Amino acid sequence: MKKEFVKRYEGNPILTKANVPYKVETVHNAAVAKYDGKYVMLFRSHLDTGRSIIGKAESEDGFKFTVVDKPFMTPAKQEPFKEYEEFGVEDPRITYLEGSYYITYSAYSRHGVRIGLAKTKDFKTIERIAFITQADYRNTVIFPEKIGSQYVKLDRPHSDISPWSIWIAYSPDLIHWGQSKVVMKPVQYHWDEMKIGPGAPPIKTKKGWLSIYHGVFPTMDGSVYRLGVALHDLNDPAKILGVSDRWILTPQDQWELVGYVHNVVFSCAAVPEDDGTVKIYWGGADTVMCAGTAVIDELVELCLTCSRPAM
Ligand code: BMA
Repeated sequence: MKKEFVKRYEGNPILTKANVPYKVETVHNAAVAKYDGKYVMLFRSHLDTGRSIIGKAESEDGFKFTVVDKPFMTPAKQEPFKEYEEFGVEDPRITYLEGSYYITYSAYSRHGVRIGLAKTKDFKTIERIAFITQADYRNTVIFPEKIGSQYVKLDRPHSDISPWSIWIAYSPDLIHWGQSKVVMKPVQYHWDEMKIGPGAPPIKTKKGWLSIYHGVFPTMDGSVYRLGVALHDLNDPAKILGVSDRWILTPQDQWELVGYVHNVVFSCAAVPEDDGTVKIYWGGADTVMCAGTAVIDELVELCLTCSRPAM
């Protein structure tokens, strides 16, 4: 069986705070999409207040990015968003849907963390639409097309009795969500036994929706964040066809092992290419951005042939 499923880009890390023309402490957990023949990255940065903002970078090849001179998204100054973004905006994801780029992001405030939905057509202006969860929710990804006449999202609510699991919900308009259901949970004595959450927006394949998620394992030296893959049924994405028993990426390079938070690889983006590969982007140690490539069919087969229970 293959040893490495993700081939790290030799120029990692692809973006660090040294590349940002304004003062930030970190560059991590970025969304990436193809727009107008280029790659656009929306990346999270901690400020020296400990709160986060979102910057923008552009690239011709998906690996060498140039940061634009001003932040793309900072906490809202107007209600109803202001109250819930007081402590920062984090971990964006982008889904291209019906001619617009929809951005889900974590909004932090004294009321907890919840998910905001915003949209852009040109990555110049951005329109906030609504909060689409209450607290305590993080890591929402929207599927790139309607399934059976409804929009679909995966997200990660948290409660003491059912910690950090992946749930699905449906919507007629991207604003009102319901029919929610738990679809995947951390599994004991497994690399993701403490927490799981959606990573990149799901990718459509012939055999199902491929979801790259993060999983967390507790150790005496703190938690380790890794990436794994799951396959959802094409027509009924609440049905999990397989979850890989093996992780696909673990902290290994120095900038993944050491940084703002050590032992972290955390993804918010995967861009499928026409040649059957996918570019996967991840934050290393909550400090820098990294990239790598994988073969989509290999990840799908891994879900189907080397599977652990979904919950
Ligand atoms: C998670 C989130 C991520 C972060 C990760 C590792 O809970 O806060 O934004 O990358 O922890 O610190």
